Amino acid sequence: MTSLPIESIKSLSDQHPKPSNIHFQYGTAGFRTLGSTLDSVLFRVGIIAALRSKKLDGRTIGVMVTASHNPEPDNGVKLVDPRGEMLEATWEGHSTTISNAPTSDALIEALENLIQTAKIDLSKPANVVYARDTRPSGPALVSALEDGFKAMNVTARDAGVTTTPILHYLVKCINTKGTKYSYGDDSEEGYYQKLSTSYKKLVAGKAVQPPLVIDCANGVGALAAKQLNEYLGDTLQLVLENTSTTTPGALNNACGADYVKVSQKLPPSLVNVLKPGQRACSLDGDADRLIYFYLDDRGVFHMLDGDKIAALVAAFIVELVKVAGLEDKIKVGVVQTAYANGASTKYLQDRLPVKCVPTGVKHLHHAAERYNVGVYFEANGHGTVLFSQPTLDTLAEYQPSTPAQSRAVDHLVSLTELINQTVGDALSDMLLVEVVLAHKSYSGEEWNSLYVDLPNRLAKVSVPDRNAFKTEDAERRLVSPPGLQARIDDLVNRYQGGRSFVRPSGTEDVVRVYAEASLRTQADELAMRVAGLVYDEAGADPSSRPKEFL
Ligand code: NG1
Ligand code: ZN
Repeated sequence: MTSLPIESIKSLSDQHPKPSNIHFQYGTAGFRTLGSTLDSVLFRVGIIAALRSKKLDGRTIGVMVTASHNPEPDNGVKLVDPRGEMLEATWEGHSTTISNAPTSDALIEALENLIQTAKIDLSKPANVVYARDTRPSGPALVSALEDGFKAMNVTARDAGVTTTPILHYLVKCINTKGTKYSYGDDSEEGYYQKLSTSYKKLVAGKAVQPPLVIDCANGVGALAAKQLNEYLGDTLQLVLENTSTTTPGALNNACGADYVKVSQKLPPSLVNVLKPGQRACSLDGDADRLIYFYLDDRGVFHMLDGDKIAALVAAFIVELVKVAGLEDKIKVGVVQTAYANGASTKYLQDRLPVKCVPTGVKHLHHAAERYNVGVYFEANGHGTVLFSQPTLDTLAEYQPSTPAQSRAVDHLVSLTELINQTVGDALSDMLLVEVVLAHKSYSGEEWNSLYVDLPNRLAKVSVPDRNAFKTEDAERRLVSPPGLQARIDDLVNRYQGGRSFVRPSGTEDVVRVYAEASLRTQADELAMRVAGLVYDEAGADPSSRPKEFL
C-alpha cells in the first residue's frame, strides 16, 4: 500500500456510520461509554491501529475491547503500544479527532491529515493483536474492529476473550520475540507458565497458605483465575466466587474491586462464604485491579486497597535488596496519586522516596520508570512494580558472597518474572501479595496493621461540562472554575485531618470528589459538602445532587 485505500475505507465506513449526536473522547483508558454507541469508534480504531503499526515500522499494536469495572452495558476500546504500554499521548488526540469525523469523507480527510502530520509510510506492514472481555456487546464491536483491519489490510491476530493484562503481555512478547529482551512465550499458556513457575520458586520451602477466596466480578478474570489455578497446583488454593460470566447483568454488579473499594463493603455474595480471618480479594471486570479484604473475629470488614498493597510490596523489595547487599546500586521508589490515603503516604514517605502524579496509568507508569525499582499503585488496586533495564542487568551480573545474599538475589530475579512489567495485573499482583504474606507469615490482620487508613469517601457529581474543571499540582488543586478552590479550602480547614480535592473524571462524564478526615462521620460530611459546592457551582443535573452515600 502506498496510498490510503480510499474506496475500501469508504464503503466499509458507510456500514459503520458515526452517530451524529455523540462526541467521543480518547480518555485515560481509551474510548469508554455505552457499548451500543461504539460501532463507528471500533471500526475507526481498527484503522488507527493499522496506522500506528505502520508508523512504528510494522511492530505489533494491541487493541483491547473492555470497559473494565464499569457497568455491563458500557464498553470501550484502547490501544496498546509495542512495549505493552499505553498509547503515546499525542495519538490520544489523533484518535479523538478521527473518531469524531462526521462522515466517511471527513474520515478520509482526518486520516490523510494524520498520515501527513505523523509522517506515516503507508508501504510498511500493519500488525495488530486484539482481545475482548466477556461483555455481551463485545462480539459485535470486535466485528466492527475487524472491518477496520480489513479496510487497511492488517495482519491481525485474535487473542479471543482474555484479561487486559494478558493482552498487554502478549503485545510485549510478540515484539520482543527472538531478541535478548524476550519477555516470554506469546501465548496465554506462556503467561500462566511464567507466573506459576516464578511463584513456585518464591514460595518454595514456605508453609502453604490457607485457601484464598477470589471474587472474580463475574468477568473474564474468572476464566483466567481458573486456568491459573491449574498451573499453581497445590502451591496455592484458590476458591473462585462470582464466576458467572454469561449471566446477563452480573458483571461488576454488587461485586468486584470497584464495588469493594467505593462502598468499602463485603460483596453480598460473599457473606456466607468468607470465614473470619480468611483472606479474600476482588478483581475488576478485566482483571487489572485488585483489592484484598478480610473479616475480623467480630465479623467486621477490613479492606486492603492499592495503597496497602504498595506498602506491603515496597517494604518486601527494600528488604530483599538490603539482604542481597545491593542497597547502594538499587534504589526503590513509590508512585501514588492524590487518591492515595494520607496515612499510606505518610507511612511510605518515612521510608522511601514517594512521588504524586495525576490520575491515569500512563502518568504512574512513566514516573515509576525513573526509579531503579518503581512501585506504583492507585488506591483502587491498579498497579505494578517496574524494574529498570540497568537493574535487571545488575541482578543478572551480581556475584553474591553469602548464601543469604544469593537467596535474596534469586528472589528478586523471580519477582521480575512474577510481576507484569507492562501494566497493573490483578492475578500477578495477587500472587505477589501471596508471596509476601507467605514470607512474612502475615495474616490479613497483620498486614493491615502496617498503618491505619484515614476514613475517606469518594463521590461523583454529574455536571453539564466536566471540562470546565481544571486542576494543577497533580490534580490536588482546582484552577477553574475560579474561586471554587478557595471555598473548598475553607471547608477543609474546619475538619480535623481534613483533605479534599475535586477533578474531572477521565473515563466518565462526571466530576469526582475525594475527602478524608480523622473521623468517618467527618470524612463523609466533608465529601458531601464539597460535592454540594461543585453541584452549586456547575448547575449540575438535579438527580446527582448529593444527598447520601452508598
Ligand atoms: P477517572 O474516571 O479519570 O477517575 C478511573 C480511576 C483511575 C483509573 C481510570 C482507568 C479512580 C478515582 N479513578 O479514572 O484511577 O483507574 O479509571 O480505569 O479510581
Ligand atoms: Zn480494569
